[in-house]
Amino acid sequence: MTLVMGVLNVTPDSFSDGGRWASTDAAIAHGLELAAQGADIVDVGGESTRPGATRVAPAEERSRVIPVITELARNGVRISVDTLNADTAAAAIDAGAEIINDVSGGLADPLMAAVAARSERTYIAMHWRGHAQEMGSRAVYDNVVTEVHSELAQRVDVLTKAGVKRSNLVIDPGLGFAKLAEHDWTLLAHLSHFDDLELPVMVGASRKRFVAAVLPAQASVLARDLPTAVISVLATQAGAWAVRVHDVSATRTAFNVLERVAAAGNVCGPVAWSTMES
Ligand code: PMM
Repeated sequence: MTLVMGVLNVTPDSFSDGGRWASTDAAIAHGLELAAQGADIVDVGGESTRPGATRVAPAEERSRVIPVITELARNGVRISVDTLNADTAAAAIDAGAEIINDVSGGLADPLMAAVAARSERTYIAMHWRGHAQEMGSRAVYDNVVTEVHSELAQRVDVLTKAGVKRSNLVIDPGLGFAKLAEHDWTLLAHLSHFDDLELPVMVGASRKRFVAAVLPAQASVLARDLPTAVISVLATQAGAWAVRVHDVSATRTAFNVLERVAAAGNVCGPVAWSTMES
């Protein structure tokens, strides 16, 4: 079954959780809560990547995430670190993180590939065309699916040549990053196009702007959690390795439905059903 990655943004300016978890203690408490709700992985980030966000100094980023990672790891929570910075990734690994989640796929920091290679941890390479300030103008594609595919394949090539083991790589189409809403929906509809790379695929749709298209105009950001859970189901049916979500309970509940239906199908398939009818 697809893994559920819970989002823990330790930032004062995250668009979706409004900096609620900005203090270390609150962030730790929320991380433990996400794990208790059924997150397989908690993704800890200290720099917002929302459109238009300003960069955070790596030292400030580390002061936000490292104490949180240390404490969550001490409590047995499986952690990924959401960072563009090689030094932060290395410090997070030392603090107990198991996975590096780099929304730039190694493009933002030339030292990241070496850290990923040396750490021998899972490395998530997301499709990226530039920092938050510039990505809006780069959402230009003739064919978003083939272009994202070829740009990710190129990253995989560079990363493996830098020593990252293919078996440690995960790819992510980067919904909402240098994408218009129509690009995000198209990528979701064509996740199987990435199958030929033979790499696990992660999907991060949670609370993103494109999801608002299925809701009434005035709907709150939190209202996006229901369509996000539906997208989690579609992603798992497309064979996704993991979904990155803010509302872990909703996606976990949706997956529970799938598991019940699958189990009932095994116990009471068409043959048994016809027997019951007679
Ligand atoms: N999206 C955000 C942050 N990190 N990481 C991966 N791998 N994929 C994503 O889609 C992704 C990510 C932005 O969302 P947030 O600001 O709500 O955390």
